[in-house]
Amino acid sequence: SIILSEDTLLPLFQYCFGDHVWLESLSNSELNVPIGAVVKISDSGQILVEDDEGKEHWITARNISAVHPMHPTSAQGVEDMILLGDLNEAGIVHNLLIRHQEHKIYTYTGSILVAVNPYQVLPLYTVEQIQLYSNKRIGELPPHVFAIADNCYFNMKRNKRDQCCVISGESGAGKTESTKLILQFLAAISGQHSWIEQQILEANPILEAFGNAKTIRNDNSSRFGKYIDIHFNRSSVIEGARIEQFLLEKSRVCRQALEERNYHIFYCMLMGMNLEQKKMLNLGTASEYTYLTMGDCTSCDGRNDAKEYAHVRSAMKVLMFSDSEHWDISKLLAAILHLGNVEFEAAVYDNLDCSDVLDSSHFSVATKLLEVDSGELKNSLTNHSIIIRGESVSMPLSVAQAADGRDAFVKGIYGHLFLWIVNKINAAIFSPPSQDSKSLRRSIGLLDIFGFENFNTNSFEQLCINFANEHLQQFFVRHVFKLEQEEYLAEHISWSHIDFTDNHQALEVIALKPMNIVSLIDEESKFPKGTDATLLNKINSHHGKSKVYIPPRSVHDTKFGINHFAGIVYYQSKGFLEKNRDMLSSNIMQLVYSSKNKFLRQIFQGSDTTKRLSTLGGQFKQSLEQLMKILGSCQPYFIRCIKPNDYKKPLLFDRELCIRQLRYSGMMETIRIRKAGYPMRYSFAEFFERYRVMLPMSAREQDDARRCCIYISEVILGKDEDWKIGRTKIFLKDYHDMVLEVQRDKALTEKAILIQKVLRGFK
Ligand code: AOV
Ligand code: MG
Repeated sequence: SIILSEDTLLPLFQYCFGDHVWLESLSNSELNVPIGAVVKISDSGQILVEDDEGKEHWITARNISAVHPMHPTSAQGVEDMILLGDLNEAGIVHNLLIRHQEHKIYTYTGSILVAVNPYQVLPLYTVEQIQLYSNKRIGELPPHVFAIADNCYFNMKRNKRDQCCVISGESGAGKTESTKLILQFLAAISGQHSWIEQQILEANPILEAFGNAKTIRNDNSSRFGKYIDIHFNRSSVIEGARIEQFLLEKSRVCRQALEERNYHIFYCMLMGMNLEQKKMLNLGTASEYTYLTMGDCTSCDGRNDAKEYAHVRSAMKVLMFSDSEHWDISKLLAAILHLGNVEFEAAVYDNLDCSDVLDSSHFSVATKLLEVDSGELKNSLTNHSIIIRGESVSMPLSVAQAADGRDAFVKGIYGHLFLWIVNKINAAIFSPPSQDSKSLRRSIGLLDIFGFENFNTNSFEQLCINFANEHLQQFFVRHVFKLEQEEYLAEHISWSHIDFTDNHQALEVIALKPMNIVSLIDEESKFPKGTDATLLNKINSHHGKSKVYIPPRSVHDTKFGINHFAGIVYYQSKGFLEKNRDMLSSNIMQLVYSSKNKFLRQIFQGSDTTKRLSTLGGQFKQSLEQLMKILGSCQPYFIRCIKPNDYKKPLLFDRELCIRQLRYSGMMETIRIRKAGYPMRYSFAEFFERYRVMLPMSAREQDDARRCCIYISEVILGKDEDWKIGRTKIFLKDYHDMVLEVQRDKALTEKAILIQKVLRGFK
């Protein structure tokens, strides 16, 4: 045994069996924060502790200084992290961890909900749970995504204001699942169990079949962003909805990374369609198609493609897709698969590298399904027209170029098909408000958008996605931080200044400043001589000195970096212009217009890319700005989804992974600022109107709203409680709101009983 002197023994005895402590970690990773631990043995001067990850450590006189006592709130865990005594990263991640182990996946931070993906089906979403959570105040029941949905609905009615939920988190964190749960809750509590709610709910399986795919991060990864706006009539009953989509990843139709799949619909169709129909489309099994086998993976554990297909079919019926429309869609999907198997062979003609289409059944079936002339299809796949001095000149394409052109055609078909499907769904679920009900209509919007991305190679798509995330981060930061500070200032409420990270600079460089990156890409795309290299030069010369821009390392380097709120991302500028132009060659467009397939012509209608003014980046920027405007006019809620591990496994909590996500989601700053401030606020008039029932009878006719607010708060909340009277508003902590609502319910019930008594007395 170790001999210890008296003064080294003393501090050791501070901890007993079962005590909770913090253990400073010795590694020097930047994600290194103290870990929680429990004392297992403490005798004869030695202590054994077991940390949150199950590792055991002997604590001796030498390392005792790395042990600190844990606040009881952290030891037990709290439902709202604002209440944590150890309000730091260690406290937060430990709180999420111990709750996760108990299947408590939801935790509040004030009104922000943190949701940790359980990767298993929990009994949290039953009809009983929906009933339980409906018409409750936040905090009355354990944290839940239903509580946020209910609060949204309640505040929409109470404040007569549109609401929105911004759901964020990285790929696989649970954004889409959360969105579906909110939708399900709202449909259950605010609908009349009618057709329209069913239609809104059934839109999802269709969108997921065509817009989701298996990736290495998520078996059901959304490859597009969406904003669902649910509309309520004057009685707060659902009367319709509208879905806006953002930037579908078209490249997936032709190419998939290892262990990834193409869009679900292809596999579903091949597994679920009956033999007769498959025969009509000359379809076989997934393994026969190049476009379905690039990732070397045609099935996905846990998914039943045949069953999904049946579901999509029935959902399409609910959303008024006719049988012939369904068949038209199937024909195009089949044409895509056959086109993917078309091969080219090299030829030399006039000393030029040319290509020929290899005759195959795939080529002839594709011709038949697209209803185009086979000579013209061959011609437009192997040649490219350019305009020289006002005259169209045909240039032959090499084998590689022909394959690229074919892929571009396929991406065009799929992209337009997807847009057509979204429009078709909207036609079924959207009902324009009548003139006189326009001002009475309210909405709740749900934003489920692609999370921040940083791959080994990042291209134009990642720039767009990360640009969207910068906008959302800015919206969050603005909401939580800036508006708070400004309001306290305006209301003359004393409030200590808190520093926070703002991402405004990154947003300026990407899209706000004159000559921002998006506008430079656009300008260069429209400039006939523009190339990816001239683009990079321009970006360098305009932003070379900016703190958020990282120029290429040398003149040969084609990558540039942007310091995003969530970290530095390097973008490969090669291919930027072509992706941004998003144009099909005029030969292909001619082919489409000459097709006898009405549906093919229809989906391409109004999208003559040669005449289109706006580029992909330009359109994306515009739709984002519009979205930000809509979000800005709503009362926002935030759901931060966290992915606990990279293996899609239940009950596995990777601390470092979670710390990283908490950091860049801005949770740390949020917690500080919200705890320091007053998240709930009402104008005196609003407050008085709502809570006057709690005044004694004699005082109810009072008309000095401010005085009444003070009176009510002093009586109900207590004089010494931490609430503040500003110039025009009263400021409260989150939990005050709940106390007031509970008391108000009570007062209303008492009043009702009193009225009944009086009435009975009269009888
Ligand atoms: P994402 O939308 O955030 O990713 P999802 O919502 O698709 O992520 O969730 C990924 C998977 O996690 C789901 O398919 C479920 O298996 C599981 N999951 C998520 N939330 C829950 C829950 N509450 N209960 C049970 N399982 C859940 V991406 O779309 O990839 O960014 O582009
Ligand atoms: Mg998703």
